[in-house]
Formats: sequence, C-alpha cells, structure tokens
Amino acid sequence: MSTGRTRALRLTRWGGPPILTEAARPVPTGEEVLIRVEAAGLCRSDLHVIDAREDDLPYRLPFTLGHEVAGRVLERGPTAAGPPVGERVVVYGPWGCGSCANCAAGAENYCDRRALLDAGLAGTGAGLGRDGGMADLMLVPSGRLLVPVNGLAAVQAAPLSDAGLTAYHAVATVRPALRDEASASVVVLGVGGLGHLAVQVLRATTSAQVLAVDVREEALALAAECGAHFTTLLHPGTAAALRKRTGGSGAAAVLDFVGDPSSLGLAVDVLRAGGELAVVGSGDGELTVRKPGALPPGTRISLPFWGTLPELEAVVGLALQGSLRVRVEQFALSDAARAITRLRSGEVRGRAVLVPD
Ligand code: FEH
Ligand code: ZN
Ligand code: ZN
Repeated sequence: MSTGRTRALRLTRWGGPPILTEAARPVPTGEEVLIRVEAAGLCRSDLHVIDAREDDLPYRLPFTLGHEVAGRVLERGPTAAGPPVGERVVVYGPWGCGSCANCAAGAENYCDRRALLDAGLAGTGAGLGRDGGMADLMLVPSGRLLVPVNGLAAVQAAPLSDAGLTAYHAVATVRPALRDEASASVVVLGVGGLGHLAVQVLRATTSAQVLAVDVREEALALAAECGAHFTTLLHPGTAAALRKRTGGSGAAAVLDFVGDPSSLGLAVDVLRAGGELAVVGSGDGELTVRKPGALPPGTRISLPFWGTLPELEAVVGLALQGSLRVRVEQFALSDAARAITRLRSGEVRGRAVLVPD
C-alpha cells in the first residue's frame, strides 16, 4: 500500500455488492485517531447491511464496511486522547453521542440519542453508516473508543470487539438468573461466531452447566472444544433432552444466537420458571408474551445489543488470560467476496476475519 492511497471495501449502491476501491488517506482532526487496520471481522449484520434496500437502514451511502476491527494507532488529531501512536488496539464499534447518560457510562450501544443520530443519518457506528475497518486505514472519532490489546494477534483481537463483546454482554444480561448455582443450566442456541465465544465466557465466568444446540455437527464439535458440558443437534426430542440434563427444572437461562422460529420455540420449551431469555440473533422469529401463556411464570426476556466499553475491556482481559480463544477463518481483504459467500452459505467455522493484503 502506498503511503498516500488506501483501499476500502465500500457499499456504494443499495442492494449492490461491496466494492474494494482506492480511497484517499484519511487525515485525523480534533480528537480523531487514524488506525492502520490489521484485521476486520465479518459479521452476519454485514450481510443484513449488504442486502438492505433503499430506506431499509438509516445510513447514507457510500461508506466502508467493517465494525469489528483491530489495528495499530498510526496518527492522532491535535486534541486526541487515548492510546499513543504505535499502540495495538481494538475499536469499540457502537459510536453514540458520547455525552448522554448511557454514553457517559460507556454504554454507547444504548445511546439515548440513537434516534436523533439515525435521523441525521449519522449511522450506528463503525461500518454501519460510518466508515469502518474493512480497509487499510480507519478513522475513529475518539481515542475513548480504543482498547489496547497488548500482544494479542490481530485476527484474535478483532472478533473480541463484536462477537466477543456481544456474547459477553448477553451472558452479563442473564447472569442474575444463574445465582452462581453450579446446578444452574444455560442453553446456548447457535454455536457460530458468537455462540462459540459465549460458551467460553460462560465457562470462564460462571459455574453453570453449559448446554449447546446447533444444526451442524461441526458446530457441536466446536462447542465441546470450547467447554460445553452437553451438545445436541436440533431435533423434535431436543427440548426433552435438555430438560433431562437440567434435572427436569429447565434452564435458568437461554442465549439465543439464532432468533428464528425454531430457536425461540425451543427456548420457550426449556426455560425454567423465573428464567432469563436473551434473544441475540436476528432470525425473524417471534415470541408471544401473554398470561397465561407458553412462557413460564417469572420469565424475563431481553434483546441485548452489542456491549459496553467497560465490557470490551473485560473481554480483552479474558483473551489475554487465555480464557477466550476465537476460532478464526482468515481471508485476505481482497478476497472479501469469498468470505461473504462462505458466511452466507453457513460454511464459516467460527468467525471470518479479513486481513489487509
Ligand atoms: C450491528 C448493527 C446492527 C445490528 C446488529 C449489529 C451487531 O452485529 C453488533 O454486534
Ligand atoms: Zn456485528
Ligand atoms: Zn449517547
């Protein structure tokens, strides 16, 4: 890559494929920080963005994809704070207003002014309406959004900022239901880029019994490698098998990384009374909340989204202590189209990560 020019995978037309184009080298102003990208993860949400039609999303074209990014600080604006030039970092991707109560607490994923930002077509964050990191270089609005990763390999670090953070936040959301009981069971539905990390987070931070469900044998093998106590394919007897593993009481929590009709239906069938259901996947499933109804009494349902900045620091800490290891399928940035095809067809094992070539 020449010093003056850089490449970026940009969405230039709704419904059209992202294009790897030449772009001018961004110049950081104010508190902005320029990152040399070392790795950028590919997420199912990227597919939703790529497949979106005009007016589906509050984003203005064109912009560079990539909301799961690791790299090295290259240049800082005159008033930039945070990690110094040369520091290796991951980028906290949900960029909020930075000043509302949630943003001030580091929860920019739940910015109180999201609707205003979206109305102004400011986008959700990196690679989501604003230029992201499927590129050689990436401009980050503030050093507050950067977390040092020390010696972590970039392809291990990048997925922590989205897949790892989302999994960690989902576990944190349901933690009250576990009450630190060794007998508590957590069901993980979907062992893909997020699910395999959720299994590891559960094993590293709780004493719960982890029960993993997927439709692919390879995914169940990955779940077992990540520490799941029990794995099963999805079939008509899955609910009974899971309930049996819980001693009949049902699961204290279900983490649904699929979110389609079958996964939500299974969640309803295996939750114990007073249990927690976290719906993370965007699989177009629907739940009916009615009393009396199919959901057990005391059920709490959450729709966790991404995670907070303090949680990202905790996720990096888990990885640095060896408790979190990402199963990575690595692709050159110039091979992004093949990565997208493999993700779309369900062939990716773990997380697909693009590396600038
Ligand atoms: C990002 C933007 C919109 C919906 C979902 C997402 C997730 O991939 C973030 O983890
Ligand atoms: Zn994502
Ligand atoms: Zn805010």
